[in-house]
Amino acid sequence: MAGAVLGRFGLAWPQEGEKEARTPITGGALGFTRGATGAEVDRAVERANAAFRSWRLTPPPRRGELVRRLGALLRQHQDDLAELVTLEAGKVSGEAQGEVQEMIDMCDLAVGLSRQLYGLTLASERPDHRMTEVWQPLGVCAVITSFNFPVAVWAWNAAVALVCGDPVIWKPSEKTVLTALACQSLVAQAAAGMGAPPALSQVVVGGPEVGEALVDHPGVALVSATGSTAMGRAVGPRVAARFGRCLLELGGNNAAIVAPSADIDLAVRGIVFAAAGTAGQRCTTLRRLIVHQSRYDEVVSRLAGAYQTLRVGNPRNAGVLVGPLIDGRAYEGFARALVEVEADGGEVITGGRRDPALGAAAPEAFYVQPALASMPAQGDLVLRETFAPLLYVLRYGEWDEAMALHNAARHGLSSSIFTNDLREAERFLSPGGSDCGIANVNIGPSGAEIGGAFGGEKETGGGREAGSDAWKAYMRRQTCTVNFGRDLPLAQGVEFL
Ligand code: UN1
Repeated sequence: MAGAVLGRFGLAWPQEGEKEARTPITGGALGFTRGATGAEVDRAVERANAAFRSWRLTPPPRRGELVRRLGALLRQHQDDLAELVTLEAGKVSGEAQGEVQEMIDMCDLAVGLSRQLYGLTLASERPDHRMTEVWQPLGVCAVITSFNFPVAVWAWNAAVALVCGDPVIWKPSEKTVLTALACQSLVAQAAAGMGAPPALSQVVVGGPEVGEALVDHPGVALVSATGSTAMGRAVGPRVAARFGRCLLELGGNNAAIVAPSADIDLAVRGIVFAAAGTAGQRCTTLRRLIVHQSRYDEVVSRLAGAYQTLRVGNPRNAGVLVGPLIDGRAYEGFARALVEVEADGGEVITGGRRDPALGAAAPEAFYVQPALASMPAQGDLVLRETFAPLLYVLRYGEWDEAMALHNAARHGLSSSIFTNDLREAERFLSPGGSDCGIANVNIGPSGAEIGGAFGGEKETGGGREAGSDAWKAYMRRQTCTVNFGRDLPLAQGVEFL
């Protein structure tokens, strides 16, 4: 099946000597992929640096042309690529389409950006001097992505990096290699169509050793890595030790507050999408719900009802809203957390079981009923990110209590509040409110648009990707001063010679 879809990207697959790729839909093999060797990583970095030398001199709007072509190819192949995302990541078809749409949107944004990349003019203290700040291409970017957004996160990075003048080497998750190869085929076509260097975009496949080779490589200027906090904790210091630049997008333990004035119909829809959508496997997934005591029973019973209508199953089938977990390890994390719920004095209100029918049909596939658990307090379990559809519900009385619970997470990615009280909404967005990189009112924490900068604080790693001025991470800032006079006044009024 995967071979036929890859054929539509002009790829012959599988090839000899390749490692097994699996689909979480059945747990079965899709075929094989081969990991890169250390020498191949070196070669990729060398080729990328050679491409950098000409690409950085290419006018940015011309660089934008490459991304414009990529966007056009993505539009053409949206269905095919979405099909691969579903096969490899287990994402339901509608969300897989949305993920490819996110790539297309990102290309559009980057094409516009290619005609901007604007700097500043600063006031010089010296007569006949002009001081500016300009942004120069940075160098080779290594993009390390996770299985859960197997293509969109690459596009956030690649589309921007390419217009900024930087070649990209992509190490996709080992779980989603085929989608990466398909994207690579499209970007290669886009480059060939305009005579751009093919080494501007490369894919290196493999496990942690391939990621480490990129992280430690002096020829890589920026490492943009998406994954767990543990991964970021390892990557950050290693890149810093060689004075490389790092952009980290790590975990999240995102919360939503349901305030007394909340529109409960709207809140329930927002909460269910954010907590159970993508089978709870977004970094922006809603994991903690903090409900005012006056609305607690109502919210919990409405949610329990909504959870029972969620169709879990083959993500290729229409009407299915929750696909499989990525693998057995993800399932173990989910099952372990549910045992801990009871041990911590909580109660599983609904869900939490492995779907017996789907499990029996495919023992290596892991379909679970999204779970809702009420918790008496916010202990270690609730503060840990379990990458699965498990939503903890907590109760609050006073505003300060809600905010304290909210901001007690070690992560700081996304956050939200459901309220119709203007004062509360504004307080949530004020300096004493949410401490996260993303803060929403009357929207769940997931499903951000690409026009804003995406990322978060604390153990989320501090990086920002996608829109706004996130492009600056892919460029080198240069402060330039030009003396167009005949004299040589020194700054700070220093007299010399
Ligand atoms: C991720 O889970 O790594 O905001 C990215 C969202 C998506 C991106 C999630 N646009 O949920």
